[in-house]
Amino acid sequence: MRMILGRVTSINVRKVLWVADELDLPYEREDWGLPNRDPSVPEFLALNPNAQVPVLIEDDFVLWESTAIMRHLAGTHRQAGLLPEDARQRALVDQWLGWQGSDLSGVWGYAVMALVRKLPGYEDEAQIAASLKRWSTKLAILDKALEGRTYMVGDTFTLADISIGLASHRWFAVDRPMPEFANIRAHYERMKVRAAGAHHLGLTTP
Ligand SMILES: N[C@@H](CCC(=O)N[C@@H](CS)C(=O)NCC(=O)O)C(=O)O
Repeated sequence: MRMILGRVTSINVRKVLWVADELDLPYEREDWGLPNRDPSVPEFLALNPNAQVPVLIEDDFVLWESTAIMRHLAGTHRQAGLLPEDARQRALVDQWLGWQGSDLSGVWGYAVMALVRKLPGYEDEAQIAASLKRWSTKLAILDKALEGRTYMVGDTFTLADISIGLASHRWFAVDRPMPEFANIRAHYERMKVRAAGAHHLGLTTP
């Protein structure tokens, strides 16, 4: 039995769902996370004391932290090549997974709440501008790294493309004139033509 706990509007949940779909793994999903279902109840805290999604349950094995779950699924189903065999290539995949999960998601917070999720309480234009500036500074690094490349690492699709593709989806969901990053745009379009990519980069899940 494989269960993935988390709402599909969470980027970190979608990282895991996309990996499972690329690998054609059967799973059930339970819709945890605010505002759908509060993860701070004892039943959920027993699985993840951080009260956060995603959580993976495989029989009696419980795992939280999206990157660990991605690596676990890809590492136990290596035939798809989502986690390269070569140690250096694998380290580069980890580099981008770590960078996306910490550096990149550390700067977009206010802008995403204001412009993508359009939540009340996020109307301060100065904070929106500051967040967009920090975000685009990071994306300039990504755009340069993608110059002349089809995928993030090596010549094949890996976990790094999933994490970066979902992050780019947020940038392109911002509804105002933004700096153009041609290499990121081209990579994002390539992600959207994959069956699983098209599913997880849809309009209903920014
Ligand atoms: N480092 C964690 C972060 C997880 C995280 O921030 N999850 C958010 C959703 S993206 C969450 O659970 N928020 C509370 C909620 O949805 O109720 C991971 O990568 O799994």
